[in-house]
Amino acid sequence: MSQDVALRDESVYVLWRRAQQAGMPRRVFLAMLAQGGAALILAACGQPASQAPAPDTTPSEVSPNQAEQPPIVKPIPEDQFIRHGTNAEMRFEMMANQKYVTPNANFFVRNHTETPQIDVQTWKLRIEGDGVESPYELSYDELLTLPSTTHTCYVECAGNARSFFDTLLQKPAKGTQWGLGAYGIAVWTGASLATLLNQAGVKPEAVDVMPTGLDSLGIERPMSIEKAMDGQTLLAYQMNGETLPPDHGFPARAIVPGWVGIGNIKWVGKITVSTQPLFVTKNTTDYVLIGPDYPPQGEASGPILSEQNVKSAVALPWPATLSAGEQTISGYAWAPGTITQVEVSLDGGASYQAAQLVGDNLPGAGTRWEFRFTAQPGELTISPRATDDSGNTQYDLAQQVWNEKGYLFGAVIPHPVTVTA
Ligand SMILES: Nc1nc2c(c(=O)[nH]1)N[C@H]1C(S)=C(S)[C@@H](COP(=O)(O)O)O[C@H]1N2
Ligand SMILES: [Mo]
Repeated sequence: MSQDVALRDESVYVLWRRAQQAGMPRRVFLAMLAQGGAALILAACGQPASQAPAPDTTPSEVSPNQAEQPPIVKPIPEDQFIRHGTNAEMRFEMMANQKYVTPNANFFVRNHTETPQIDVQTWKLRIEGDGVESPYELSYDELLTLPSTTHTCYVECAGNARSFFDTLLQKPAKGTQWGLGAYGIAVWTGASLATLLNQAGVKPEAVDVMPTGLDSLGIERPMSIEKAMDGQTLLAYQMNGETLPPDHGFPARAIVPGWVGIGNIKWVGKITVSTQPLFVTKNTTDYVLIGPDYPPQGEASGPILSEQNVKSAVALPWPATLSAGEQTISGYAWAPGTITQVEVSLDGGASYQAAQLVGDNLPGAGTRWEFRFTAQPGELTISPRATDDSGNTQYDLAQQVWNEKGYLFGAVIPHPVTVTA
């Protein structure tokens, strides 16, 4: 792969829009991207390489005719979200007053390209591959009549908290510079993947299952047959009791509890079941750990990500201002398993005090926590540290291992606060 593939995802998206306008088929685009990167594609579109999009290209820098279809359909108010190109991060203070789940309106959006408009009248899901007895196709109405399963869990981007490689470690990682808000909890309802795969006659030799999205780049990412068949892995058509919103995958998306966000493929049109391990860019060069500490593994440039890690966040603006005196602050902590403990440090990690876990605490979803303290005027940091039921604890910054694409940041994150008299 050339250097240019190191472009941030939103830049690839801008390139793809230019290529589409120039009438370039997706297959040609992907081949050129792999061979010659942005420069080759721009040359093919009749533009000099000096016009290659800068890593921080955002929709505001996209010319009006490129921006005619917004990458995100729902409103993204500035006071509730931080825009990162085609993506929108939830401002974590939005979780301060939630009961437990993240409302659909506040849920972060991670789009490699743009939210497609899908006609549910013509939409069909096809399950195929050598891992099933016979290809199986069903319509939206048929999907809704299958036995339904409801599961509450988070979707979290593997790159959530990536910006801290730069701001805390001064070792920037490539990709969308998320704070902590590429996370949200929802109640998902759909057919279990097990139900669907059984309809197609899944074979005992099947090893991998890969949903493919109907977005313009056909985003896809395999999972193991074990994960697909565990009964909690869903093809969801409802989110928090509403029809799945367009930005979150309407008409149907995969929900792969506890796994990296990319597993939760949106706008699914096809599911491939294979008796051989499947390798695509999203498990060979993306969503794998690349760096000096991570040797390549077979076809992949490094260890292939599956589960997310333990994290916690303070539900206050970044940076925050508090008034002096008694304060009760809240936040969330989450892991693929169950959170057993949250502690808070007010002295940069020298000492910790226990926080209270409040309300629901579901595995693979997270828990709300609260912490009371007396705020003294001046500058301070609030650093939560979570532990899960497998004994994983957030570690000190010095122990954070760097990887090129900045996945699975797991160190304690100090939240900056000014206390006014
Ligand atoms: N088809 C498709 N599915 C996708 C993506 C995408 O760009 N296209 N992004 C993935 C990534 S990287 C994440 S983190 C989650 C985000 O889900 P959300 O946008 O509903 O929050 O969707 C995943 N599913
Ligand atoms: Mo993601």
